[in-house]
Amino acid sequence: FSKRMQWFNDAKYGMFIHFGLYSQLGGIYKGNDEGRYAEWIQGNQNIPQEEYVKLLNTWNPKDFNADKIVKLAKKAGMKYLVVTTKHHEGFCLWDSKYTDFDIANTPMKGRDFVQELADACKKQGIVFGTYYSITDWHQGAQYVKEGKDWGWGMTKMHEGKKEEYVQYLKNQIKELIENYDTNIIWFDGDWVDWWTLEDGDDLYQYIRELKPSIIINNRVSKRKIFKKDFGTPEQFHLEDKVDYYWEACYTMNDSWGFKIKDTDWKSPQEVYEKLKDINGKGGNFLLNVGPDGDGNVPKESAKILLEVGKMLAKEEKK
Ligand code: FUL
Repeated sequence: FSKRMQWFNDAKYGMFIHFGLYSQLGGIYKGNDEGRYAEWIQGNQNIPQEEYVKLLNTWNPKDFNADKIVKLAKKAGMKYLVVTTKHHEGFCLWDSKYTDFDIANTPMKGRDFVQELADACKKQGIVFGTYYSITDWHQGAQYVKEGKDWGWGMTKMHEGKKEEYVQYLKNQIKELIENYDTNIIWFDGDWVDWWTLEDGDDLYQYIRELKPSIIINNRVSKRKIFKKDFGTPEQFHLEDKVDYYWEACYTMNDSWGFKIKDTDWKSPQEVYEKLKDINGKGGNFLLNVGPDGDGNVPKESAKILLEVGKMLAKEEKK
């Protein structure tokens, strides 16, 4: 176990990338900017499915440049990267055999951002990882409770449909492993009541057998109970002296997905101190960037990352 975790434990600092259909909205849909997290906009604003899927036609991040993003991570002193291959909205950032709700059905047809990032990481010596949401607002097996806000997060499962969805999920995870050689499966959305500890155990075993060296976060199961392979405190990191590996994830401003109005940037000094504090307590730091609708990392985030990178380089010289 610890041998498999060695690289992760040494890595200490990684880049989280939140990128999906929502990125083109920047947190504003038909003039409405309601909601804290821009990647949650479909849920926050109760956007009907038939409206939301239209975003496929306008999603055109032509500037997305994996090499450039990975280079930025590297310059920032980061050692690994985790990209949202499928967030709660259900859109897949790779050309998946199992759904049409993916990049192949957008103006970016012919490109595959998961592939591009995987390749860029390999080339530049950064470990490549993939985020995948268990909760899925698009797949028909699940439905959304009446009402707004967290109703969307708490999807319900249609009677008799669970097996079909779990198979879909497993097929996709297999794709991510076999076609993109991902090293981390970073699950999310484990909180829905139809996902149980047993489901998590089963999925964990399934993945472990597919690729023995892979590492999986605790949200594969019920995160409050399950701690394998690593815990995932979010926007906090008070996990001092615990007997499991952990990684704290944080946004650089407030939202994970690109949000035009969110200018609440942390200073480079603040980010640096957070990194030191987290690492000092035995954790990893996964810091987020949310590329905009054109696929560009916001200038502010790039600037902060590079500043922190400079501080780290200076420290290494000493
Ligand atoms: C949360 C998600 O709901 C957020 O959108 C974000 O992806 C964060 C890292 O995890 O649970």
